[in-house]
Amino acid sequence: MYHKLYHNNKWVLFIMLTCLVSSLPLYAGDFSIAKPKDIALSPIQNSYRDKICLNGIWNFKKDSANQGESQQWYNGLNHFRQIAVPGSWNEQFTDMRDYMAWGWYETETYIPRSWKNDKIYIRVNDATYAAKIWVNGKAVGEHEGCHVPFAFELNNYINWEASNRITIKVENILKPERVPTGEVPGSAFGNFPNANYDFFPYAGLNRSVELYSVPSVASIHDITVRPDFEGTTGFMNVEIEQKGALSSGKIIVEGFGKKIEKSVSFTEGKAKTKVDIPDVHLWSPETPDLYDVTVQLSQNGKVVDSYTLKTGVRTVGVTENEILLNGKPVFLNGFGKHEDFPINGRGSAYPVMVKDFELMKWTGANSFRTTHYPYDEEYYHMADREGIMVIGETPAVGLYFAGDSVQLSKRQKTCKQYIQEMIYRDKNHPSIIMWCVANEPSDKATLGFSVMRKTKEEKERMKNMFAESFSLAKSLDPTRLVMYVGVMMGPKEWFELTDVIAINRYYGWYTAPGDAETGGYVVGKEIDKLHKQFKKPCMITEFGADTYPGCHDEQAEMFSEEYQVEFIKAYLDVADERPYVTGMHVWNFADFKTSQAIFRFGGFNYKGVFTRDRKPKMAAHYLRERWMNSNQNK
Ligand code: GCB
Repeated sequence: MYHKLYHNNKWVLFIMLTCLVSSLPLYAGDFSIAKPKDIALSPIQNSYRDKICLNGIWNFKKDSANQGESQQWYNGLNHFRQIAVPGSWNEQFTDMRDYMAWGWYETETYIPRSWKNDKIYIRVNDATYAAKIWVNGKAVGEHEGCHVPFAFELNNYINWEASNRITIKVENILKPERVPTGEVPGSAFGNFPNANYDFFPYAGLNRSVELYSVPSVASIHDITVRPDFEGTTGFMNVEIEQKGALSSGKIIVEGFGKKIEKSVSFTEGKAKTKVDIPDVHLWSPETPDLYDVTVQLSQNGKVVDSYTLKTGVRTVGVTENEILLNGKPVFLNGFGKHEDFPINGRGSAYPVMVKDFELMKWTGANSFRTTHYPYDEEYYHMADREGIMVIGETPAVGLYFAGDSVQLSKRQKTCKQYIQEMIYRDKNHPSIIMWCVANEPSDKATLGFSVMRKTKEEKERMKNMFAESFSLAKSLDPTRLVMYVGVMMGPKEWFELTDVIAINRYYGWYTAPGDAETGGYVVGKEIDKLHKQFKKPCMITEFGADTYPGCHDEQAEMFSEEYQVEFIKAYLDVADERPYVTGMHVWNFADFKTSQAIFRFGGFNYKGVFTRDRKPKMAAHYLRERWMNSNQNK
């Protein structure tokens, strides 16, 4: 009887089972890929949204043989050790400094009962380099790429009224097809770990991990505010995307005694409008004035979601000789930096961030570049409030154009993903005036110093690939300048694509060592030629000399504090004499950790004007004197 029944109904059973399985959440091995757009709005708390920060001590287990998935470690780690999140694993453990393979993180959390009717997401703000997430043993999603967040919806994976196990497998294997690249052939000097960039490849959950809730009936998914002004009237061109299907919403712009409200209607989830702001307060380094922009979604006259961000009204432009902020020339004094500090590694360290802003302002700097990756979001909030101009850079450092076509197209895809992730996340910060799509792209391993030796066709192909990055950045954000940073002896033809000529130069250090005067002379000649050829404003985005703190000599000598001052002076003098030089960023703000190499004593780059623990070298005092004076003379 049973037998017969089974056979008669086997197709029905089969169909029922198929339906059941497809309605279940994905299981181990079945990961969805993170979508860049899902990080457009960072989690906030208000009456419609909530967030929980999962930072703290997590369980951790090294997986050198990559056996965790086959052994189902996502069902619970055993024999684990403890690790701080955020933080890089390389600094926390005595046996893992150079470990670049797989590591498993695990924590437990409850979901508040008040989130029951909401959509629930996890946002990982940086898992370097690649990550997979499981919740309660079920595969959720994966992401590849460092120093940019990713998010996944969790509703199908969570337990209510029981704790939830969150497992994240992170991997940081240096590979030639990745961006930035590692283990590439052709470097003139070896380094270990073999990264094709000059900072330590810190791995792990370097930034916070958050859970957040948004209303499920409909929610604001993205807000883009593009500012402009004419006379005393400011404009905000606002574009909104929602998840859901509501038709009406409102924008409220508030600040400086004014409250401007405007209704918007949505078509296919999108709405846009222009808000006029009379007697506008413009954002600038001198007056970092910010407005609150609130977007509300309503259903039957009732607000169902609301999101407030702070932004400013300012414009950015260029002439042949100048970068313009609000139509007036600005000169960028400042630094290239790193997120780097003892024990934290690349992990977010807010006291260090606050101190860095204090010290930047103490030197008289008005800008920095987020070398060589997008930073923790708090950096940009601080910069908005402090009036510091920022060049936002993707992780495409030492962008490498050699390798087979599979590697090339993988890198190209990653570069585009980074541009999207960076611009989606950071686009509403008035402090960001330029996007940098790559630092020192080259066909040679960066540490080997690059000379492009390619055929005409290969050069053309590389230029086309690069042009795609520029046009993507421009199409996502037509309001800002787009640039890349050129390496010493590197190709010049890509400058045709940029708004600003930006170069890193070390004449007087890597060439003409010990001769800062010649260094200044050579850089002056080169920059004159570049400006004549391209007729664009120029910036020296890096120049500096390794300086061992406390090393002195009555006559300046390499590695002494005196030589660093002499070197920096020579370059700043070059800029002063040339009206088309619009910015000088000293390399580096502070000493930072690198891989081991014969030219990196103790595994450090000592070009900081501050030590790694933020004590000024002579050069920091020199910059303060010079920049503070130039600020007064304005
Ligand atoms: C550069 C790189 C930077 C290095 C620096 C140096 O051009 O952009 O990442 O740290 O040179 O000190 O060699």
